[in-house]
Amino acid sequence: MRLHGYFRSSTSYRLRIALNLKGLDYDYVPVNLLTSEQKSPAFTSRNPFGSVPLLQADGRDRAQSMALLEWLDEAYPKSPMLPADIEDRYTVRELAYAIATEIHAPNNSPVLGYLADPLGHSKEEIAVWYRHWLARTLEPVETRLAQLGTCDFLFDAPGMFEVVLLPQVYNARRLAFDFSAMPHIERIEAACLALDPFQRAHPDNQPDNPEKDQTV
Ligand SMILES: N[C@@H](CCC(=O)N[C@@H](CS)C(=O)NCC(=O)O)C(=O)O
Repeated sequence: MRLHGYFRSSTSYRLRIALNLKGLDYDYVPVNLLTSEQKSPAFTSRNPFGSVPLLQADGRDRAQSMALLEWLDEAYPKSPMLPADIEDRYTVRELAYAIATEIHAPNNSPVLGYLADPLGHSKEEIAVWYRHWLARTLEPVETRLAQLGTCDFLFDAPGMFEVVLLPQVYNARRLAFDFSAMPHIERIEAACLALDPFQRAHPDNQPDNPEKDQTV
């Protein structure tokens, strides 16, 4: 398998965690979003969405991270990312898709870029926008986690919810989002960050991160 991604891309980060949780080997192919490599004809001929991640697997190029997570879980059922019980699967999807569709979509890089140019918003205004969409959905996610009485993970082991949550929390921290009223999310974050599959997937540990410690 070959994962085409960018170290700081949260959707690429989702895939790195998922592949690691499943114990699947993959080659990582960096795509430089800063030079718009994802819009090059060589890349868009393989992924017409012109975005990362792109997973080359089982003889096919596949795009769109949530579809990829679902496909991975069906194609490689070992270490499932969705629970066996239908109601639990519903809960995982309710929370994971809320983050993917209600936070990531309005805060995606092309949207933020459009706010700056041509709409002319300042960096600080864009950070306010970013934190607004974070709060609007992380607050009900936190409420749901409290209702469910979750501890280290949503269910017994990390799965699709944690795969989608951790990259979003990473981005939120970069934008100085205040998590002080979200103890369940912070507890899940800490539990996941202690695990090897999450550590290896972390943006700090990717070869295309210019600040990566080369001795690691
Ligand atoms: N819905 C897509 C979104 C993918 C996406 O927008 N990825 C970002 C990085 S997180 C990207 O490639 N941005 C550059 C661009 O769209 O030009 C998915 O979940 O895979």
